[in-house]
Amino acid sequence: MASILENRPALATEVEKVAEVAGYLWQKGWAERNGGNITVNITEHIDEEIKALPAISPIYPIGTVLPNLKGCYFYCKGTNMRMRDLARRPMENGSIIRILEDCASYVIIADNAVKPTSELPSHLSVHNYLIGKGSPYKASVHTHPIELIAMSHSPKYLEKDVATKLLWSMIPETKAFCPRGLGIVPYRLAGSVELADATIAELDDYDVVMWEKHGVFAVDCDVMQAFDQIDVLNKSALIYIAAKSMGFEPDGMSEEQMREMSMAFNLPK
Ligand code: 2HA
Ligand code: ZN
Repeated sequence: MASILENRPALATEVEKVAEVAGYLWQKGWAERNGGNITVNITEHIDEEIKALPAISPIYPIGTVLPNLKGCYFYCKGTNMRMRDLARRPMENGSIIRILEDCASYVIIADNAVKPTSELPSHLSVHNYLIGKGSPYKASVHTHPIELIAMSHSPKYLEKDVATKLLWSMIPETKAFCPRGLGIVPYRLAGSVELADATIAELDDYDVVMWEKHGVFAVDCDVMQAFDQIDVLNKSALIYIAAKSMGFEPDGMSEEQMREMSMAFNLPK
């Protein structure tokens, strides 16, 4: 069967980026079994021919009304699918959906009728929020980065901006490439409306949010950039842990060094 990606280089590139990131998540040990999720708003790459494609699934309810998503299209990882499989075959382990006129339901249009992740309502709620805010962000990534999750098992790192300041101070790049820091969402049931709502509240101030004892959720312009933000934060966590394993508490960059770096890189204080 022909793929919707054929002769559509811009759309194909977006899906290839998803596959590449899925491979990184697996290689890093952040995506055991079906762990993690990726959704990308691909509406800007949708042509008239795609808009005319028939549904290949029944109409599924989203479970909530998301007024900003009318007629939008998303690439979504499939439910129960593995990142390591998606890395090689993105259109067999994920699908493209169309949000219907009622803003409360969707159909799958390509390539196969792979039902999207059970986290779809929360991912779509985030996209609805991003569009409402006029944000250029198109991608959301949820994954299980080992060292960041480990930190979330201690209440001291769950206090506002404690982990952010610590991680920023480990290496200058972290603040440069994750300038809004790491938001914190206290433990909530995976897939719950409460978790989605708490995540959206934190996304006002942060691009990456830690879900206590579970994982992180990141948003950015594309899937690669969302991954990079998580990657630099987790790199800092690894440096912190390496120093602790050597038997000492790392000093971290000083306030003065942080200030100097923030000015040089034109970053918010
Ligand atoms: O869907 O990681 O938290 C897989 C997950 C949910
Ligand atoms: Zn998870």
